[in-house]
Amino acid sequence: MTFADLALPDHVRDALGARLRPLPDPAADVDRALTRYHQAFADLPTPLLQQIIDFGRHNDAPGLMLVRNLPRDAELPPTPADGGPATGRTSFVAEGVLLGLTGLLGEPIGVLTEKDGRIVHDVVPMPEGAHAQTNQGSAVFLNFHSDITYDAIGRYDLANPDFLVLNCLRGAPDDDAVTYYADARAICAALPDSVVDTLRSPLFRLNAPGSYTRDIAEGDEVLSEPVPILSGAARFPEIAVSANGTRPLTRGATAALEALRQACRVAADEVRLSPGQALLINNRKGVHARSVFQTRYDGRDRWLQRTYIRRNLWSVRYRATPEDRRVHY
Ligand SMILES: O=C(O)CCC(=O)C(=O)O
Ligand SMILES: [Fe+2]
Repeated sequence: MTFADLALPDHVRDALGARLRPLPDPAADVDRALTRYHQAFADLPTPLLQQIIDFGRHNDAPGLMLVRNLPRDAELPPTPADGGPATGRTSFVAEGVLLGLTGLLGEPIGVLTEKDGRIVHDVVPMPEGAHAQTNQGSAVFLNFHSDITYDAIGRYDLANPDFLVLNCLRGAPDDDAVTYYADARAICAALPDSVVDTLRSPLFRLNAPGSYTRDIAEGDEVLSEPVPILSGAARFPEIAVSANGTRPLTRGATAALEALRQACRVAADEVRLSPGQALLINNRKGVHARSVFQTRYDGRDRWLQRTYIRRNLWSVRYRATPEDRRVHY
C-alpha cells in the first residue's frame, strides 16, 4: 500500500493563500469559518479537489494522503509552550488550510478530555509529557495507535474520529520527527492467517487515551470491553489499537499483538512533516506512530495543528454536549 502524495502547483497555492489570508480566527464561529473555507477550496483545480474528496469517500482509497505546497502564514508566534492555542497570531492561514481540508473529509469534532474540547488542536511537545504516550511526547517512540475516545459504553473505537488532519506549522528543529502510517491491508498481508484470525477475535482490551487516564483517572488504566483489533471485510479491514497500552487476554493474543507491532514497523510509510504540508489520516484503515525527536522548548519546537473528523455527526449524537453541537463528552 503506498500513500497518496499530492502537491499544489505554486499558482494554486498562492491563489488559495490569498483567499485564506483575510479570514478571521475560526474559533469565534467555526461553522461560518468552515463555510468560507469551503468556498476557498472549491476553487482548487477539479482533479486536485477530487483526489482529496475521493480519499475520504472511497473504501479502496489509501489510508494516508500527504498534501504538499499548501499556503502558510507569513509570520508565526513562538510554538505555544502550554499546549496552545497560541496568542499573537496575525493571520489564520494555517487554520484555514486545516479546516478547509477537514471540510472535504467530514465534520470536525472536539472532545472535552482532549485539548478542552477545542476544534483545532495544537500538537506541540511539552516537557511534562515528554515520555508520555500522547501527542505531548517527544523523548519516546509514540507507539502505533488509533486515536481512540474514552466512552462509558466500554468501546473506545466507535465514537472516535474517522479521520485526522495534521497540518505542519513548524517542523522539528533537527527535522528528525517522523510520522508513520501502517495500513491494515498491508499489515494483514504481512501476517500469517492464524495471527490475523487471533487479531480478529475479541481478545484485547484497549486502555483509554493517555490524555483521559492522566486527567481523569490519575494515571490508572481504564480498559475497554474485550474487542478485536481487526474487524470487517477482508478486503477492507478496520484496525483499532491504543498507544497507551492494549491488554491481550490470552497467550495467543499476546503473541499476535507482538507480531502486529513488528508488522506495523515493516508495513509503515514514513513522512517527515515540514511547513506547508498536511497529512490526511484515515483512522480506521490504519494506525499511526511518531518517532523520537529533539526539542529545545525555546519557541522553535515542532508545531502541528490537528482536527478530529467524523464523516457526520449523527451517529455520535449521544455524546454531544448541550452547549456545543460539535463538542463531545
Ligand atoms: O506527531 C505526530 O506526527 C503524530 C501525533 C499523533 O499521533 C496525533 O496527533 O494523533
Ligand atoms: Fe495519534
